[in-house]
Amino acid sequence: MEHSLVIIKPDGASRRRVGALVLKAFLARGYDIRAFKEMKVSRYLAEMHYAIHKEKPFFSWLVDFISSAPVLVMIFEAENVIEDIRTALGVTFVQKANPDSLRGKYGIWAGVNIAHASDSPETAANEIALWAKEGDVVESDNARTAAEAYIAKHIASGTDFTMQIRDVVKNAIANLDSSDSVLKTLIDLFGRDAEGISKDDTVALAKAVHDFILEEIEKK
Ligand code: RTP
Ligand code: MG
Repeated sequence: MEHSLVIIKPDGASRRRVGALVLKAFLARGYDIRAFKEMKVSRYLAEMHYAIHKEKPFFSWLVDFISSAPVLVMIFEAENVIEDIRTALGVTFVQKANPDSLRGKYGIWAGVNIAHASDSPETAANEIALWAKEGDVVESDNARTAAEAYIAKHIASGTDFTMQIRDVVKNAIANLDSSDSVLKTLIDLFGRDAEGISKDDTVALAKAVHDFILEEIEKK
């Protein structure tokens, strides 16, 4: 049976209701869930996970982003699960993803795109081994119970701020505005619904998204 390692990135975890909605959508597709963990990612693990993108201009930003605030890591098992999840996610860039796809609905902008998923059986096997070794993400009979508890705890409370955050990011790029007030607005929006996530993590996530805005403006 095929496996896929999925990470709901910090742009979801700091708005836990969104993380819960994405997790629920995956489970509704009928996959078996073999591992589930909420965790902060070390820079080392982030660098190893995205090693294939080491030479890309966005690599250092990507490492900052994924290690800023807690993520949800999980292993799904199902027939054809790799392709099925990548279809459900939609294409990499949020603004190009189908509006009904998970990235289209819950991603913020461009590569701030809510989730990672393995892209081939070989990648999945490597990622599962890496996250077991460096992140202690291990298979457990308790995974479904833990995932369902996460959904039950976070889905009912709070609001989905995706569109508000998306507008802030989109408008800042369009208006070439990388001011401190944009950063402050991001800290405020990411800080809501972030019960149990430290202020430092919320600020680190907002800064990573603000750095993304800066890089997009510099490209113009
Ligand atoms: P992922 O690995 O996270 O599932 O995403 P993917 O396969 O759809 O896309 P990939 O090319 O592997 O890129 C990995 C992550 O890097 C960020 N990215 N930023 N600024 C850019 O041009 C850019 N390109 C990629 C995204 O967060 C993407 O998910
Ligand atoms: Mg990829």
